[in-house]
Amino acid sequence: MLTLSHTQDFIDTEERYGAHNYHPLPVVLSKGEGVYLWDVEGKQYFDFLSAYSAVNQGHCHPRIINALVTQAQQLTLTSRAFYNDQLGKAEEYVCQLFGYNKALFMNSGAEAVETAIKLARKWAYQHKGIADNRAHILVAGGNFHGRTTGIVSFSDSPESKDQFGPYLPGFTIVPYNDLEALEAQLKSNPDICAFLVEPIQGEAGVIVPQEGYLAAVHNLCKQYNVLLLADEIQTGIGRTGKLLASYYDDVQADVLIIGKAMAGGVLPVSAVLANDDVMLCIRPGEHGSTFGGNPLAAAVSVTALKVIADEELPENAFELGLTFRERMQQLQNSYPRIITAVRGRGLLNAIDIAGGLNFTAWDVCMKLKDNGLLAKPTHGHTIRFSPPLVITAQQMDTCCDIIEKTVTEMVS
Ligand code: IF1
Repeated sequence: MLTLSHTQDFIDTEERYGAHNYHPLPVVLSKGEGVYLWDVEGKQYFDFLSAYSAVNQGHCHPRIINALVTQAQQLTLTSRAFYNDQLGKAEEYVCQLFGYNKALFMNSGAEAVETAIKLARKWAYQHKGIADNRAHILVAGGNFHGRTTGIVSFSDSPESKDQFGPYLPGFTIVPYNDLEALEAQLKSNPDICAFLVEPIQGEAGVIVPQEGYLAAVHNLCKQYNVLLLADEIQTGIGRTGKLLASYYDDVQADVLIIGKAMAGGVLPVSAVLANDDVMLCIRPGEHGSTFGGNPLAAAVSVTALKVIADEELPENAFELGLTFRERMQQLQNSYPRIITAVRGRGLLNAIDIAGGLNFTAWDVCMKLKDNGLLAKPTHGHTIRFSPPLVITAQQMDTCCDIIEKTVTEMVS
């Protein structure tokens, strides 16, 4: 009986029966509340990943869970063949919150990105006068927008892309944070209808562009009559210290793509927002999804977004992000040969661990886990730190102490 909850048993079962498409840290979680997670052995951790920024409101937020349970007892799914009494309210709520005429609800982030691409192509043919099948979309080097065959076609990560061809044509990669390269492309090809970009690149390692980049990008897009498609799936919903990362540049993208935390990590809900000139390019029957816009998702996402505002989570992320980076910079000053960079905005942060040491970023994450904090390495040398935005100043101090202690232990 005692061995039933043993960590290794759960891991072995996944290894035996699950596809091997992930390499998780060896921790098996069974409960979450706010910033905390517990494993099957009963050990408590601070969550510094937040399910890749999907749990900004904290684990099992009581208001969000209440919305889930209440709506689940009424109606969960009708398909879009009929109206339901929750979707309109949710569409109205997100349109007013983000300042657009129309919203289109999907489920995963990748689906929302695909939706934005389809919208941009329709707009190219109906409004920009591009010849059929010629519409072209620019994307950024180092991008991450999801895992569909369409999206991986314009990835430059071999891991995401290799041997998943043949690839979808109609995309060109321009270097991120390079306005000249972007303008050169825009100038060279009149068939370009859109630029798809992350305001801060998450998977690339929390790459923050130069100040004013997105505003300048938007100006170029306007100049060349090209739509700016902002992928705020990871950066949005308070994560970077504002409701949207685009707001740092006062940018209202032509097409806004959100997902992850818009439903508080309870359900997969994504949405694409745009004004009528773009959104109405898609007509009945041309796009959809069985689950997209279901009443359960609609009710949960309205509550999840209200929690963001009511608990002033963007403001908290902004403040505690400053604290976190200050503490990490002090740590870097103490260990300049180990920590080679500290960067981020709000509570989307990363540190780089030097190469050529007798330990790796993975080893640091293993020791962090032992010390009660869960974070995940990426690209071998970067550690991403993105706790739920409900974290308090005191908890943040404790967590910085844990990271400090961990780095000190690694060295000794
Ligand atoms: C995985 C990364 C984060 C995203 C942006 C679209 C999507 C994502 C900017 C697609 C998804 C995920 C997916 C997840 C890991 C995670 C991730 F490391 F891969 F890059 F967050 F940093 N646009 N990001 O970040 O959304 O379809 O997954 O809902 O393991 O693939 P999705």
